[in-house]
Amino acid sequence: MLELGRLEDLPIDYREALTAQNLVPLWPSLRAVLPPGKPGPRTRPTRWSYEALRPLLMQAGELTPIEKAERRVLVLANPGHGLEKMQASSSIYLGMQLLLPGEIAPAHRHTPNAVRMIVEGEGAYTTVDGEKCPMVRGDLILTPTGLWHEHGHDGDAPVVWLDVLDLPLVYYMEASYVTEGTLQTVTGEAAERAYQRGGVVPSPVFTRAGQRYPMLRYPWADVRAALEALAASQPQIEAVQVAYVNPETGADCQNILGFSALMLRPGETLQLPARSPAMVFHQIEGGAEVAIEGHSFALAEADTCCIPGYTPVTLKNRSTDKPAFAFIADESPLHKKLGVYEVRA
Ligand code: 1HN
Repeated sequence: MLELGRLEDLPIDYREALTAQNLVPLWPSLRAVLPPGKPGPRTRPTRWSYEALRPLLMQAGELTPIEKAERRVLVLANPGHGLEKMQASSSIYLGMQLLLPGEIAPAHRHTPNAVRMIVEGEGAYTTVDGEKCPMVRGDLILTPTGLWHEHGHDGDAPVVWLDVLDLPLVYYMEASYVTEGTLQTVTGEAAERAYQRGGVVPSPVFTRAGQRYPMLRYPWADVRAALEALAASQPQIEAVQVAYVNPETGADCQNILGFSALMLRPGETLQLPARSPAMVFHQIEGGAEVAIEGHSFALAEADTCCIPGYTPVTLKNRSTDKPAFAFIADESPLHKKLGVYEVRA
């Protein structure tokens, strides 16, 4: 490829004249913004160990009362972006949130979309758009853009969950803001019971059915059972994976990030092709190895890792007699909507 002129090749008085007019020559930076063949990601393959972060999160519980934190979170920050940027990838934010018995994280709503994957503990709930959603380990609870949400805890031990937001993208768009609220009136229990069977949806009258986000809670017991049933009924299937979708439309459950659950059969190794979106793996049950060229992460239960886009990934169940279950978040809805989605063989 042709060598382009460098900034230093230009006379200093010319460069200063450009700067004075807020002008910049493109050619010295062209290869940086358009690298040949494949992007040069800032996102670094990174793993966060739950065993290592848990004591630090519990310490945050002692150091900072909920009233001083609003949300008591340790952010899983990717060093490739700079820790202060609070990014796991270009568009994904990850945080581990702690709620102690009796605490309330007050109601608000904001433009970024959030989901919560429950990691530990019992007795907490999140109320989203008037629906009280119990938090049980492995459940996925949506908090889409603009919906009111608050968290409470009636149990007697700490509850921890993983927050996944599209905050870096929405912040980059200069579209990120919050509205504070007051405690919500609970108008119903979580509507996932109404959507309990795939293939049939409530008809004709149901309060959430006409809404953009009809289902807010995806209980792990149901998702796990769906994976087990898929593995048992389709033994030849390449990936035992289910996507979290909107049960009314079949589309991705949120607009920007995509979510799925994957079962690795005992002893299974699964090759994922290189795809343009970055991915996050969070281990719900069992142990797995996540390998890309030059890096390999062992994920124990509740560990989380992030892999940049355009990278083939090999997943391996570390057990030969038990299945392993992972939660996956990626940027594929965003890439597909923008027309930049790619799969490379
Ligand atoms: C948020 O609203 C929550 O509601 C958690 O629990 C983490 C990180 C950034 C922006 C908003 C929550 C968040 C957040």
